[in-house]
Amino acid sequence: TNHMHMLAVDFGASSGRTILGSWDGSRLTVEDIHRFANDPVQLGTSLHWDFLRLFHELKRGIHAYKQHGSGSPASIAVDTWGVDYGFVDGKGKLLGNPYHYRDARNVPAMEELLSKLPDESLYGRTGIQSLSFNTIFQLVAESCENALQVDADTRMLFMPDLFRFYLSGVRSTEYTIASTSGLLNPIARDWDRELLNQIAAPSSLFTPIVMPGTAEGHLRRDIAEELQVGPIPIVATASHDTASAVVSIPSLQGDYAYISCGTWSLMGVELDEPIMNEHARRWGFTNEGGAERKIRMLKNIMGLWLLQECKRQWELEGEALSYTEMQEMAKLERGLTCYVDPADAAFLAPGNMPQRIRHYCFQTGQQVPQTKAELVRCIVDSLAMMFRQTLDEIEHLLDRKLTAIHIVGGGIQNRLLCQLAANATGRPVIAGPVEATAIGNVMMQAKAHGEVQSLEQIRQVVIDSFPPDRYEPEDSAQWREAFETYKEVIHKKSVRS
Ligand code: LFR
Repeated sequence: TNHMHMLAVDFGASSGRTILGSWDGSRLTVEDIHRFANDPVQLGTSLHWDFLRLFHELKRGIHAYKQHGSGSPASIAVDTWGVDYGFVDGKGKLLGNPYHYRDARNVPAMEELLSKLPDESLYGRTGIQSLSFNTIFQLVAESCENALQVDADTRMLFMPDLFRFYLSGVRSTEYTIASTSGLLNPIARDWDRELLNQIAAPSSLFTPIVMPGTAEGHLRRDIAEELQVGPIPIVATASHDTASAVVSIPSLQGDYAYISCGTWSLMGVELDEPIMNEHARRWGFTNEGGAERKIRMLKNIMGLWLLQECKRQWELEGEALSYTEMQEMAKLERGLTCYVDPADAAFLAPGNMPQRIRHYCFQTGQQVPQTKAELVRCIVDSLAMMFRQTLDEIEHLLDRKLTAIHIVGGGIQNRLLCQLAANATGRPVIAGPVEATAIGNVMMQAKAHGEVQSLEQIRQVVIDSFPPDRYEPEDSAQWREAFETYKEVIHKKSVRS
């Protein structure tokens, strides 16, 4: 095929984008055609996604393509963050507003379920680390509100499946997004029906699971008419954003750890089968599904969220700073003076992050960061340290050494974080592509069209199309020593709480 155009719509937790992928048969180029904010809405006592607005932006992105390109794209696919969902009844009506995974109702629901079903046995079934926002706990919360007593023709659809349904009219569940739920058997790669029973979720709620890279219908005629485009094929891509990001790691070797860096930093390795032993559980590793039935064994690290929330707080206080300014000022700091545990539950909900970080440092008897520069540096140092710790744990689980860290996603624009990640881990950091998620999304569409056949082939395309940057480790001895201090701080805090 010569010059095929595909649209990737990537919804992140803080912003979304429509990317045009142009494929010439051996190389890919990508270009932004529409960007938009994704601001959650606190409504009464709960936190929701603004689904209607987001669907509007999805249509605006298709319209932008029309203005820009010629004719209709070869296909469209949507990816989003994990775990969240909506209910759609038999007439195609959306029942209620999808909840945001940071909503407060999940923590008590998790505690409720874990008091009946211990984490050891839950993890043993699903291989998914118990994080309060996992779909399984959200459904327990729904159940407590009697929200699971729905008609037999109502279905639960994860966010990308929900967007895809309203584009195509097809109700199905894509594997990689379903794998974030904590409701799958990771070996069978299918719903764990017994578990669904245990949480009293009617089995009629769940649709069959389709593998990523599958064409699932066409753009509905009413939307095609509204936007004046043709009957564009709609593809189920690797529709969990992190799964698409991992698809586009520019390496054919198996000796690296990756970090998909955006609001979250997802750090892990790609495996053929899950690792579900006691170490993996205690260290907080999760086994999500990837393209080609791979397993993404990774840890959720509260990544740039900590910086995003500082930035938001400073804006509220009338002192807006750009990410570039934040990075530049942190670079001038001495660094390695105080740390927080990025995984601390205190940082999960939106709020006054500078205050929470100062409080953490105060509680642990450390120097309390005063200036904005000190705060940003504390966050970036702490993330780098957590990367180091996570690398140690991964190497222990695999019983072998890894030789490089691949970082992909928007987070690589934070060059300070990339350099400090190299320093902390003592491994070279290979950074890029920045649009990893959209690239993975597009290439899985190309696979659905038969343009490429395998993950290796896709990664070769990424290597040829998007040359990465490289950061060599510096100041290794100093970082090794500081890592011991970091571990002491984290340990002290976790023993206290
Ligand atoms: C990243 C991500 C993570 C998931 C978190 C919450 O955007 O998808 O993989 O754990 O968001 O859904």
